[in-house]
Amino acid sequence: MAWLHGSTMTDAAVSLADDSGFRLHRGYLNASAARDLVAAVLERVDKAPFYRPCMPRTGTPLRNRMTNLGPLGWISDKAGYRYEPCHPETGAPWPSMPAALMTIWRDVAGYPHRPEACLVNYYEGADARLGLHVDADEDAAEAPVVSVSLGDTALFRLGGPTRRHPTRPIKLFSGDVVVLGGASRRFFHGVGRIYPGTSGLVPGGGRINLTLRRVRRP
Ligand code: MD3
Ligand code: FE
Repeated sequence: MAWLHGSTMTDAAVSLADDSGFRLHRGYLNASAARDLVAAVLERVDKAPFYRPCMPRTGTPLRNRMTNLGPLGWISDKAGYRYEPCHPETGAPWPSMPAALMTIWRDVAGYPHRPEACLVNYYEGADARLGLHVDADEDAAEAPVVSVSLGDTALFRLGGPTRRHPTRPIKLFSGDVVVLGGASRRFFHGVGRIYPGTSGLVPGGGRINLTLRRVRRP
C-alpha cells in the first residue's frame, strides 16, 4: 500500500514519518454514520444549493460545484477568495453545521475553539479533480483543517511547503477523516482523480468532501 510508505500507525490514526501534523483516521465513520451525515448535509443543501464559483479576476468558472454550512462560507468570485456569511446566489445565511460535524471536530481537531466554516465540495463525474493549492484564506493560522470524505474514492495528493515539493498519493475512502495540523496545514495539496462507482453513498454518484475550518482568530 503506497500511502503507508514512510508512515507510522498510532491508535487508528496514520501519521507521516516526518510528523508534519497530518493525521488520517481511516474509516472513522462506518457506513451507517456516513449515510446519516450525507442525509444531514443534503437536507441543508436543499436550502443552500451547490453552485459553481468563478476564479478571481478572470471569472472562469471553477470545475467543481460547492456550497457551505456554518456561520461563514468560503467563496470565490472576480473580486477574490474570502469568507462570507451568506450564499452568493440565494443571499440567505449558510445553513447550520450538522451536530455530527461538531462532534468529529471536538474528537480529532485538538483545538479548543469551534469551527466556523464547512465547505462542501461536490466531485461529480469521472474527470472531477482539484488542482494543487494551499489553503491560505483563514486568519486563524494555528487551527487545523479537518476533512471528511463521503462517497466515491479519491486520489488525494499531499505535497509540501512549496509547489515544487514532491507529492504523495493517498487514497481517501468514504468515511475517512483527515486532520491537517502543524506544518501540514500550509502544505500544497489537491485531488488527482475520483474513482467513479466505488460507493453508492451519494445519490447520483460522486464524492462529497467536507472541510471544517476555523476562520477568525478566537
Ligand atoms: C492539506 N479539499 O477544500 S480535503 C479544499 O478533497 C480541499 O475536497 C480537498 O483541498 C477535497 O481546500 C482535500 C483534505 C485537505 C483539506 C485541507 C488541507 C487537505 C489539506 C489543508 C492543508 C493541507
Ligand atoms: Fe485545500
